[in-house]
Amino acid sequence: MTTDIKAALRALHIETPSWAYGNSGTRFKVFAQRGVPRDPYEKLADAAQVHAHTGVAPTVALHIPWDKVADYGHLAAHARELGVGIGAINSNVFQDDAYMLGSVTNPDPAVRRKALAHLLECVDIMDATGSDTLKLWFSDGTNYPGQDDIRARQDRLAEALSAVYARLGEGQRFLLEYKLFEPAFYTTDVPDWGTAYAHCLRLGPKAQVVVDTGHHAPGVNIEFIVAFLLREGKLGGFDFNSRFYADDDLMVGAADPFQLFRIMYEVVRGGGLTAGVAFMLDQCHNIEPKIPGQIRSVMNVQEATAKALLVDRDALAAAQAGGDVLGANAVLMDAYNTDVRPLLAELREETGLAPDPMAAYAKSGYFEKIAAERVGGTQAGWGA
Ligand code: RM4
Ligand code: MN
Repeated sequence: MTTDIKAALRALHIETPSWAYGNSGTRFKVFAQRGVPRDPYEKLADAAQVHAHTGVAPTVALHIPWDKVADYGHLAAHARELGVGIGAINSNVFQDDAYMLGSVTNPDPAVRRKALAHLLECVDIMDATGSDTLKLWFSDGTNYPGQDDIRARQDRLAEALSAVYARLGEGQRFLLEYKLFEPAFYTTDVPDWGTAYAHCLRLGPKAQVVVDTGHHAPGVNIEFIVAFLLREGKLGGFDFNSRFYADDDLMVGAADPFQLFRIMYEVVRGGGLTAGVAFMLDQCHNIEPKIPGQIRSVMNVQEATAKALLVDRDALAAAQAGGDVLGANAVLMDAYNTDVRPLLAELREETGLAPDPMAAYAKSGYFEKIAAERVGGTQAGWGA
């Protein structure tokens, strides 16, 4: 039993986002931290530290153009030398002046063409880096009733998505991300999983939905969405983070570890650990140090997964079949209330890692090294 759980935990891969290593903040203030990377190469070096200490974060997501470089093949080779690989390519059609009224749903065809060209460029970058996943998030929407035609915007979205879909190569896919609101405050063109699912369903198997845990209204049952999408073969991955209020992008498992456990239980239940679901982090560390913030987040996902794997599925099935409401609930709670930290420490030691990644990183001297080395230049940041 423990052997199976350990094997599943060893196979779990958590992808960290390049933007988590740069400076970030709110619209009120971006606080600069010491030792922050100055370019995508340094971001990869920091991500490699997270992998070195946890053993389960072997890929890094890029965000274009934040991670624009002259030679993407060279960047991918650099990643490999550091012991990591390039994960999802995240497109960015939300920071150009042209996109004030939308990107792929903009009423102006010239703006739509510009946005589509960027998305296609991201597929070129996938080819150059060997990435198999394109992540599409659109900030598109409207602020006022009547501002634009809701249905026409869906048509424009469908047109762009089908052009991107047609460009995907063998073994490549795109993940369509939804978000309830922000920056648009009245309508959002991809506001929920149902909209994303409908577009992906029309296109085919290379289009799947990505669930960003921070992109729902308060109280939404995210594990239900996960169960449903997995059952339909349409769960492409997660953008993990936690939220108290809106899209807070705090560390996953910090606000609600129980919710994370419930989500991971549905992943385990639906065979999602081995079904090509990408477990990505999409976070910002505004006030906490960035590399330890990522290490802690990776550990939180590991802990929730370990607890989900501990659920006694036979006992649960028996309780459910017998209509034993309290018994079934107790099976889940027993797993959730198990302290899995010793198991994970043991697992790390078995693979030659230190049992406590946070302590190992702190002792490594890496932070002191980058704080001394990375002076001068512009520190990379959200939007940099
Ligand atoms: C969006 C969305 C995307 C991420 C950007 C930075 O809210 O979550 O996944 O790429 O933020
Ligand atoms: Mn996201």
